[in-house]
Amino acid sequence: MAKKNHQGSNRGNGGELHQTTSDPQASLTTNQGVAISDDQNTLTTGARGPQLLEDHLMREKITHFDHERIPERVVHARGYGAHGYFEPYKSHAKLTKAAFLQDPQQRTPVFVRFSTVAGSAGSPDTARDVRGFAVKFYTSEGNYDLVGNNIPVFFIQDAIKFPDLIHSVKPAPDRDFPQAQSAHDTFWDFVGLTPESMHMLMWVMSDRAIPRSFRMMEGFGIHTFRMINKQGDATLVKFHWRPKLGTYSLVWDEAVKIAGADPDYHRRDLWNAIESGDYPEWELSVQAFTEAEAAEFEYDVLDPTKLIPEEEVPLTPLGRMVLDRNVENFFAETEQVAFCPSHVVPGIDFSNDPLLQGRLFSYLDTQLSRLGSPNFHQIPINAAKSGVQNFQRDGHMQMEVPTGRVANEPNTLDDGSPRENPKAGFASFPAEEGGSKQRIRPESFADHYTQARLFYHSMTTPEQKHIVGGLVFELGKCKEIKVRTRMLGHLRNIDKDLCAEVAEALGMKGQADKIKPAVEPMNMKPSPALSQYAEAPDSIAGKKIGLLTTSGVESKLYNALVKAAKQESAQVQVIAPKIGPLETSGGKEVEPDHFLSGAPSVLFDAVVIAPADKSLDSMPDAVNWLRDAYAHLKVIGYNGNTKELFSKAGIEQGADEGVVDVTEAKFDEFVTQAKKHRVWGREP
Ligand code: HDE
Repeated sequence: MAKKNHQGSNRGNGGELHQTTSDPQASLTTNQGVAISDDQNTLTTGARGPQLLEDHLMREKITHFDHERIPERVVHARGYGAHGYFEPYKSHAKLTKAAFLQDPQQRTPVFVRFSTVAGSAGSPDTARDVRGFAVKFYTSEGNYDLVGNNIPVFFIQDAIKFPDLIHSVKPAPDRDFPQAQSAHDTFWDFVGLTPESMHMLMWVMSDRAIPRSFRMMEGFGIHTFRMINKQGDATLVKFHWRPKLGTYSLVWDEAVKIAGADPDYHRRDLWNAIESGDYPEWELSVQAFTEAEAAEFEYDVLDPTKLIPEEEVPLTPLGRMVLDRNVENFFAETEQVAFCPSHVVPGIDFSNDPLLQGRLFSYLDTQLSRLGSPNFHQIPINAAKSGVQNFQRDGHMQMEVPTGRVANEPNTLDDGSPRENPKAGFASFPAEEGGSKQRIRPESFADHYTQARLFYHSMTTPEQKHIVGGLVFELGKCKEIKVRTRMLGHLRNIDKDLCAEVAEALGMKGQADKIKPAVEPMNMKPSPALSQYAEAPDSIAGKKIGLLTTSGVESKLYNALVKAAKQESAQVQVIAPKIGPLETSGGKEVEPDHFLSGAPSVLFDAVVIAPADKSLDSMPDAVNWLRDAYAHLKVIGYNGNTKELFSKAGIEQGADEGVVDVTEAKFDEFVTQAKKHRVWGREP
């Protein structure tokens, strides 16, 4: 016989825990609002008898669960979002009439989603890939979406090639691997046959494709857009986001190991920073130029595989964006947010960039299958805060109840009906266009190597080495010899030494295909602004210092490190062999943030190893911790108890300027070195 619980409902004989309430406000309900008496057991005939089809409570719950997933984004499936605001520094009325760029007192709410491109929604954050940088401005004139990437150029010049590009980088359709990787034959076969990709490939093989943090990433609108002012004058612009913390990257081996140690590395980093009130900030700028100036450049501003060096057209800062609020619910907000480059406001308009024009079609279209309804704009995260009034009606999941007899415009039956507004409404810039219909790439798009060379030549030596390393890794993963020799041929057109270094490392010296460029590449003046490290700020703001220690850690040292980090707006995390609380020499209890085997040194930007005794010496995890920190070019502080540990790791104390003795609890030198981000001289 089933027993009755205190509410009188049937309950199993096993004495299971039922978390019940008698408060109607706190009761679980069905989706129809009916209170549920038992959420642990399905309705059966007899305690051990068959389940009843009648059990509408169980069926409703399971049915909803069965349909919880929606299709992931066909690209940029893995992403993370946050809320914030944008405020202009001053009025930019000369450039644009867009309301959100007029008044420094006016904050515009924003929602941002960062993403990788190739991997599925569950793939690791640190894969080598382009990062999406999509911003939705909820302006007083409707939503404006600036849907950009962290790299200022793209692989292809015409949207019709996008499905091919993406199919080539996604897992091969027969075997469904590799996941979140461009290091495979189909990708390199395709891009090798697509010379316009060469410039972007240089970026993707560089450190830019393994960012340290979303907070330390630039963003770019890529295409040339137009800004239109009140007088109707147009200025061409390219959008740039600059992170306040500086632009930093991981090293490759670190990125690979983080993928296992913390696949959520980037989302955790953003979430933690916002939760702790350390709000990330970016500056929005434009490169602004006229049609006449554009005509003088050596490349076509409609070609999305080209950039304009900042030394040629400097940035005009417009304002700043701060992200200060995490989402309440990942699915409702980050997953359901729908960005579309076609979402523009009066004062911003498109150019004829053929990639942009294709995107203007694609995003609205993809939302229909991803979100399942033309009413996706009603989902709270997508809803314009300035309101929506029109006669579009019905459709799946209509959430509103439009009133009135009339659903057409013009009409004379409803005086309250909205009408078109020639004064304030969006009107396209009346660009003069003409010509015959054709499918043809402009001659002015034909130079595929000059800017790839510009990028390579603008890098510092370590950055160049990383590009070589990236290419060797990726091409080494390609099984087809013809794929490799073809790519070597392209590399030779970019830079002979680059080609020679990659060929040498692959063991394929002299095997580059001969590829005749459509247009002979030129030598442009190097642009230091393209390098992350040529002009990087000396800073550890927003970064993490890992302190590996044991119980009895010297209080003076611990306090001095915490103080030094705080002064630089960095964070200290304590790693100990065990997760239980430890005591400092002064008797203070410290909760370690991590236990040793759960937090390899790849998770920190700089490390201090200061145990109270020699117990770490016999722990292989501790030896690896140190060895990895050294190999990943990190600044390492150490105390007197670490001699044996260093010797086991094969590292000399004081081996270089980045291995710093902190025994006396003096962290000045450690901080000075850590601010340089990495000890580049340590690289082979
Ligand atoms: Fe996208 N892209 N894209 N893309 N893209 C999508 O829209 C597309 C391109 C970018 O966080 C899709 O909502 C085409 C360039 C970001 O939700 C889809 C072409 C740039 C995001 C789509 C491009 C981007 C997307 C898939 C070639 C940088 C993620 C899901 C013409 C300027 C937005 C979705 C988010 C997402 C199409 C190329 C950025 C299928 C056809 C260039 C940041 O519509």
